[in-house]
Amino acid sequence: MKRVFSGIKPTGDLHLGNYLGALKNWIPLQEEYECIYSIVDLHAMTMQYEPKELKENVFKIACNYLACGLNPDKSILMIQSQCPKHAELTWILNCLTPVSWLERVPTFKEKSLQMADNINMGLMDYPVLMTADIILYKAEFVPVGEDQLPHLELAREILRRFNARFGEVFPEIKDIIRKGSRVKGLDGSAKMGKSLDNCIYLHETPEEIWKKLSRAVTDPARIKRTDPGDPDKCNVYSFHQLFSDEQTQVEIADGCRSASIGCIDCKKILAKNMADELEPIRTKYNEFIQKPDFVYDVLTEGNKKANIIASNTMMEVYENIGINYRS
Ligand code: AQP
Repeated sequence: MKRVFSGIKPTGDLHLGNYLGALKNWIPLQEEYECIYSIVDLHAMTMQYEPKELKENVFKIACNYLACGLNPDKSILMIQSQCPKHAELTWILNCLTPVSWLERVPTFKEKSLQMADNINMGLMDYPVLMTADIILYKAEFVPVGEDQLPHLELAREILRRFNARFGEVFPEIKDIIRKGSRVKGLDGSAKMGKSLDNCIYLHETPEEIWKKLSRAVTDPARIKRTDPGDPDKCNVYSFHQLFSDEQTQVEIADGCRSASIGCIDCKKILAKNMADELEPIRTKYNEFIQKPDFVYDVLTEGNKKANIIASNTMMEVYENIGINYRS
């Protein structure tokens, strides 16, 4: 079975971007591939964080993974830091990666502006750690949102450099990008992200979803209720394409173009469809939150399995790079 690897940083609650760009796409892959889904806590350390919060966030993300339908009988659910070979392989890859490659990564440039007082080495090294995360398991497929594509491109370059220098240890990696892989925030411009106040979170109640959606930006040209709108320029319509059935999408698009439906009514329909899809996740999430022993057992088991695969890969790496001193 070919392998899939992906992960989410435990930097806060999960939002619709994480759900539509990543988690929702991970579920069906469990039927076809051996999937490793990680909570990438080492990546979270590239930003300022509180140790207690990091630990809580890891637990909450694990609950979200399970609530969304990741199945520990089919997939490996693990915590990145609990397999130290991620960090070890990162060092080896660091010694192969030119600094100039990392300096031109778009997210490094963006984050450097956002956190000008904390441009740390880890922030710059993020794509190298991400490369190690994937190739440590010889994963061939990586389901991610579009924002991660530059990182994956770099990962390919790094692994090719390793293979060219030390022998063909790692397979090529391919992204798996599905519908909804670039979710904009409620402001209708920036990417939905935890660090911006533009998210709907997975655990929000129907009332909270409505409160946020009612203020979401629509087609900016539609000022009065009687103005016809353009669904293709409306971020709320792009959510309809992800949460509403095809007939509703057609009705909403026609109604918007002819101004026979107003933005408020359009949002009300969306709010209901969104809440209906998220409700079972919220319910299960609240159940898993009450069962920390079960959740930590799942992670411990996943960590064990991940360490076995990672150790096998690293034996090959040690051999090829010349540090296998064992007899
Ligand atoms: N807006 C998004 N649209 C589509 N996919 C997204 N992902 C994140 N945001 C969107 C996908 O979620 C997975 C985990 O990404 P992450 O851990 O980097 O999450 P984040 O919310 O982007 O994290 P940050 O860095 O804490 O928030 P911001 O960006 O606000 O600084 C990935 O597969 C990603 O593609």
